[in-house]
Amino acid sequence: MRQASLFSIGLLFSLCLLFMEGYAQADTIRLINASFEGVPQPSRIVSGWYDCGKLNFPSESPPDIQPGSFRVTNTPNDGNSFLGLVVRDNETWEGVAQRLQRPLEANKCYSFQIFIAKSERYLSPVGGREAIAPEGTTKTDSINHDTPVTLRIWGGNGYCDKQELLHQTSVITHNRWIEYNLKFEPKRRISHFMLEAFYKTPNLFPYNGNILLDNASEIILMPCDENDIPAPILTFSNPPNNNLTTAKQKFTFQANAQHVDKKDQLTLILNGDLVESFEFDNRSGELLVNSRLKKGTNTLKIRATNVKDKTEKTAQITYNPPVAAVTPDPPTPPDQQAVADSPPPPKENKYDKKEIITGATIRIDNLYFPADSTSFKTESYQELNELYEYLKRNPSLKIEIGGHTNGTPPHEYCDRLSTGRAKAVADYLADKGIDRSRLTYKGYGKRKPIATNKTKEGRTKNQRVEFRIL
Ligand SMILES: [Ca+2]
Ligand SMILES: [Ca+2]
Repeated sequence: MRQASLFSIGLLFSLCLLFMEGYAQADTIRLINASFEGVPQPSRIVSGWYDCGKLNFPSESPPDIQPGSFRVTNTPNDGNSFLGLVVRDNETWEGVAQRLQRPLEANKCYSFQIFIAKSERYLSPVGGREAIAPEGTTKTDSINHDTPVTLRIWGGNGYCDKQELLHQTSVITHNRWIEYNLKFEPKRRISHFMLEAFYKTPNLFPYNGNILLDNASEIILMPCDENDIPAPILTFSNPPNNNLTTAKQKFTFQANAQHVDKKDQLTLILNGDLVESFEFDNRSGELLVNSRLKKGTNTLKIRATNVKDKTEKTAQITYNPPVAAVTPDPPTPPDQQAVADSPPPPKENKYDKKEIITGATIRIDNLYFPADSTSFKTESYQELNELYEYLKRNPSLKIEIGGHTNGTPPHEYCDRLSTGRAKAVADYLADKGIDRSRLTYKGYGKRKPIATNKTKEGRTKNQRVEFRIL
């Protein structure tokens, strides 16, 4: 019965991004074919990009549109293809460039993200154009270009012009895609942009290696000092009471989000439940939400977070289903209605199996954050919801949420990241309805390791969020 009064609808929000002076939308520079889309094939320059190898090493082949060539099998991070670049032991290497639609200005700061990976195999025929055949090998043998390399990003004033090194990554050893958040601070005006595979430096001898690139972002002007970024501002342009009666069950809601430029900076909560699936187009500012509105008044909370602060704003949305489109519910006897309207009792989960002892520490498994981020990955919500249900079933329980990092980065960074992650868990639980007085959080940084930081497994164990029963 209750189900019949709920409608699956798509909410179309138009978030017109009104940026302040200093980083107006006009200061977003879009790369051409930033996702390196094309028909996957070897030695073919991807459209929108210029082959820098052609200039410097004319006898060598162009980069590859992957996957599928030279036994590269990685799944694209975005779309259908990605770029594969190699470095070779004959001291030649690959790179691509393009002219920017607007130049980067000197002494300003820009943010840029790109997904990077490495292929375990990048087999090229020996004696072909990819490598010098070592003695004793034949032309049909293959050489694996599998040694890790770095990505160098250059700025210049012509194709492949390397006037200024904007960034050089560490050596890329990971097979899976990882997003790199980079910041450029050019010392001169830059009209051309170049991505180049390069050897680990310093390095005595050239070697065979590869790097994979996909899903590059726009280049966005940002304040050089992050403290100069104002807190996000949310403004709703629609009247807060939307009477939704359209037969299509869609409506446009207008909001302005200032000082926000990425989807993961926005959190939407509809009637107390996190909206897990929504699309945000930071070019048009449109937010497409697939969620259920209930009949009557709905509460939608939007939270915008940036490096400075977070801002929340709540709207009431009234939904009146169109009468013609709905078969009316048969009248429900009062006792049945009461049953139908109360939610089913929550099932017990793994947290209920732990004994409630003051001071006991329980690890929250299956929480995932992107590197250097305090925003959850979607896979984390099941775990968070289990914890929420557990706290709801045990209303007298008070907890401290503790964030921990591994021991590699400096203290200041570890403290900030671990505090941010612990706070994100507390905020989520509070947003779902757990009373704030029951939740405290603390970032322990790298001060309380539970394993060695000398191995990858140990570092993974140390990187954790736990809660302690108070
Ligand atoms: Ca792609
Ligand atoms: Ca090539």
